[in-house]
Amino acid sequence: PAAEQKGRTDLLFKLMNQYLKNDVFSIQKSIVNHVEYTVARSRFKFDDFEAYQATSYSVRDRLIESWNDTQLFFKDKDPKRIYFLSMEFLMGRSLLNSIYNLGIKDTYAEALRQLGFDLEVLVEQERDAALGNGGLGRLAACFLDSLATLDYPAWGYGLRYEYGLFKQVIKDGFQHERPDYWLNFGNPWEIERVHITYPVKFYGKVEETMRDGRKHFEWIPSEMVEAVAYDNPIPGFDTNNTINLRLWAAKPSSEFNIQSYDTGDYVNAILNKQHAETISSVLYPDDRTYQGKELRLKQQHFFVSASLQDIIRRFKDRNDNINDLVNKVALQINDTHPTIGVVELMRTLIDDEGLDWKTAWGITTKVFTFTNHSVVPEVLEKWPVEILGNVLPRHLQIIYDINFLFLEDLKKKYGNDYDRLARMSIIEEGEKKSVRMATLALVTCQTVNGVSEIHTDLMKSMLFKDFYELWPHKFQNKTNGVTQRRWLAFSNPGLGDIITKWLETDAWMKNLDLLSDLRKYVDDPHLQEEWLRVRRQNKSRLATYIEMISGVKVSIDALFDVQVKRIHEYKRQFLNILSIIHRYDCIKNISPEERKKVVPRVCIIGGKAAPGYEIAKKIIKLVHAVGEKLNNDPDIGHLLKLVFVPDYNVSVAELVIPASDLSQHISTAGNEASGTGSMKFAMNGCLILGTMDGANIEIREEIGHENMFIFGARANEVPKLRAQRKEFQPPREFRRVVGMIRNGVFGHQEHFQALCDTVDGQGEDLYLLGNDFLSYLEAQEAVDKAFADRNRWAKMSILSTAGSGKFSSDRTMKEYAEQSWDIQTCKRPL
Ligand code: 6GP
Repeated sequence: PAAEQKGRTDLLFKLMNQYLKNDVFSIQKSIVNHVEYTVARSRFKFDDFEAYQATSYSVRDRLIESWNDTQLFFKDKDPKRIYFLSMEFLMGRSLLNSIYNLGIKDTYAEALRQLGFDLEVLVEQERDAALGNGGLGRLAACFLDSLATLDYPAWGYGLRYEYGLFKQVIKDGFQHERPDYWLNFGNPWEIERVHITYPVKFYGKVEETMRDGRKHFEWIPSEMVEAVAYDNPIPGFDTNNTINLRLWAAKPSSEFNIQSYDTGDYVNAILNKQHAETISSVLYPDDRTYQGKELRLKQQHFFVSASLQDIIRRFKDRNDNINDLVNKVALQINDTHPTIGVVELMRTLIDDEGLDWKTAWGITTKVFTFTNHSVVPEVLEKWPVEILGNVLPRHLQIIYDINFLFLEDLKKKYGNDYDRLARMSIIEEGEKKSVRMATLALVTCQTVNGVSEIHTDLMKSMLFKDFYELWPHKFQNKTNGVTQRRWLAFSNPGLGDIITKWLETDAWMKNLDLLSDLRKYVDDPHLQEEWLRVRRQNKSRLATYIEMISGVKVSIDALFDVQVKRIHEYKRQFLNILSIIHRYDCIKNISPEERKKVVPRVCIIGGKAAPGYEIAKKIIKLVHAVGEKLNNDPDIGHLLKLVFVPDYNVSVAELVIPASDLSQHISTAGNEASGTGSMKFAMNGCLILGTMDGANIEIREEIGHENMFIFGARANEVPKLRAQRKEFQPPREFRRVVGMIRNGVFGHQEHFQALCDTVDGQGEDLYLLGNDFLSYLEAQEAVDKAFADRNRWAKMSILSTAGSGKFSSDRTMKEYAEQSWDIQTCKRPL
């Protein structure tokens, strides 16, 4: 057998003795092969989409090589790994990012050119993978890029939704939601692993028996669903490591309930089973409200249960002692959505592995770490006990046990301080009892972190105050970051080239702190010229796009003023619109002479509203109504335009961000946990108009107050201002613009009343638009003044980029690795 084995190895080596080659000819060959043999078209006749498919498959071959070798290397070294559990990964497109990261972008571009195709055109054929809502999901995607690039032994785990975030279609200015059939044309970036499947259990009952003199609980489920793995290779930049994002899809279980086929109603038995597959079919489109829907809980349990089974299987491949789990595995939960996994691990360790409670608890509480992504208590997830107990009966028991022991401990410390006990209990009492998932996470996780300094401070002083008093050591801050590869180097290559030229190195792509060296040249007129030239080219691209989608012609000499993000009252798109109306009103009422002094602006707003969020949808309609009016007003001309960019997503962001002069991050202070859009804009030399909220505060520390436009109430003033809402008289300017909407200047009078009520109704204006209005207008004036001075603006723009070094997700990932996960890098040699 040894000789046979060697013969086989020699043969395999002969068959595949090298990696795929990356010269132009080899790449062309692999593309054309895929045209013929994968896409099944003729090599003599294939269109852009087929060329995109074949190109992607050829890139995927290269990714698979790197993926396989990285995973073998990890397996061999068996380091402690980090598993990043998240309900959302907002990846966007993969083609360009992959070939850039693999270092083969130019060769691919040339190979395609010779074949008669334009890489830039092919890239546009790809559908966005929109398996996320906004900030939280996109952050997870940036983190994966950084983890791969930094050579950490990491995996992502999530759900393979068949329908990602809905597509936003605008009709007559109203948002309509359409399903995102992103998989309809196939997805070359994933690898289906038909043999990697795990059963996931639901419903049923728990039976109590005695085993070895100990109580034993057996969960007898009444539904079982199979989770099938889909692997998505994530290549690092400038490294041989490619990590994995494993997403689970639900398939009906083949073993469970076999007898139901034998009842004579074979067809209905199959139809009944089909509903199992719906678990992974659709992403919930609300990013900050949770309605306690059973399907959502099932999604959460489904993906964490499959992930944990997979993780434990991998652990056991190399380890015999389950107690070593703490040395080999770190589990990060992205917000509370995967928290049920903590309970699932307890259940597995006790019921399946036979550990006692104390040992299981010791392990569980050491492996999990938790990130919170919101500031306000209202958005914290809670599951009605009734639903949880029905779907996951054994889990509810365990939660009660955890809570019992926790409250006993609390009583020892605080005595019978029942108010405090009630506040801190995992179970919220009341008419309908519910399980507080954040509390469960706080009690069971090793650390908890906020995503910006102010957010972490607010967590400690407000949101989780009691817990901070109890366990100050658990609390950490990890200010968010974004990947400079996707968000600067690849989406703004012109600016990237200038940076590389002036810094005389492209090392900033892996060490963003180097950007600070740009400060040395900030006064150099050559740099300023080059800088502005590239920014103009980017604006011109965006102007073409705007004309295509809206028919509105915009001047690239105007200031491009952008607010793109999910539509929320707290993010205050309405405040932005009110100031645009104010500007319009001012221009209308000044003389032609004075108009000459006005700095022309193109205001761009984009973002999706959650389908059931009526006020947010009215805001979208208002943007259109105001745009309609002022874009067609001959008195205004090019001085002011307002356009709505529909279906804002990762790909649209890649176009918009490099072309923006000013971007707005104007949430009411104390409401935005961090904000990551601001970081992408700042990196690209766009100036920020913002409040002292979230990461803006730290951006200001880095970039300098003088290079940003900051306004509005501070977070510590907000509670008082809110309390005084009833007595507050908004300024005349504010009342005037709201009045214009109410009086039908923009039509749809009836439709907008409810929106206006939110800011000037009795005791309303929760987000303090009226309070901040004047200081916002002042900041806007400062913007105009700065923009009118070309050199000054160029300088501020360069300094924005120069000050962005801190906001790389590489920095964030290093902090997690060192302070939360305790993991080391594991770099595969070539
Ligand atoms: C968002 C926060 O709103 C945003 O401020 C932050 O930058 C981002 O998370 C990443 O940390 N939160 C969500 O998207 C969310 O769903 C539950 O929170």
